[in-house]
Amino acid sequence: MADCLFCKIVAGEIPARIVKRSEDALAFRDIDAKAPVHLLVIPARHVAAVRDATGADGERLLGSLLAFAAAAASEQGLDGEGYRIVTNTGRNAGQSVDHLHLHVLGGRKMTWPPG
Ligand code: DGP
Repeated sequence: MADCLFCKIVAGEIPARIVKRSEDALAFRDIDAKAPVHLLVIPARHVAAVRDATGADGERLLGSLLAFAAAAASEQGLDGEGYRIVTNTGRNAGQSVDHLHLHVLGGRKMTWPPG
């Protein structure tokens, strides 16, 4: 999608520290890391947020994206101590980039509830 920051990262038009890639998904380091490991996992095709991943296609996308995030976390060595996967949807949640993304956070103890 034109003017979408994460679509431009998928297309290689904006550089990113990519750690894992498939035909359908990409994992790269968050530019504003909130943990020693902070990845963003995104679908290659533009979907604005979780609430827009509807129907059978959306279900497949969400399932495969979560599995991809788990594999990326594992490759980062996070299985032993654990990690958190978060997705912000809409303004109340603080979503700032309107291309669906999972935050994968690890490498430190997390607190709950989130702010
Ligand atoms: P959210 O606030 O949930 O929409 O998360 C968006 C995240 O995207 C935020 O943690 C910062 C990150 N981010 C914004 N711009 C860039 C960028 O150009 N490159 C990378 N790697 N991350 C970015």
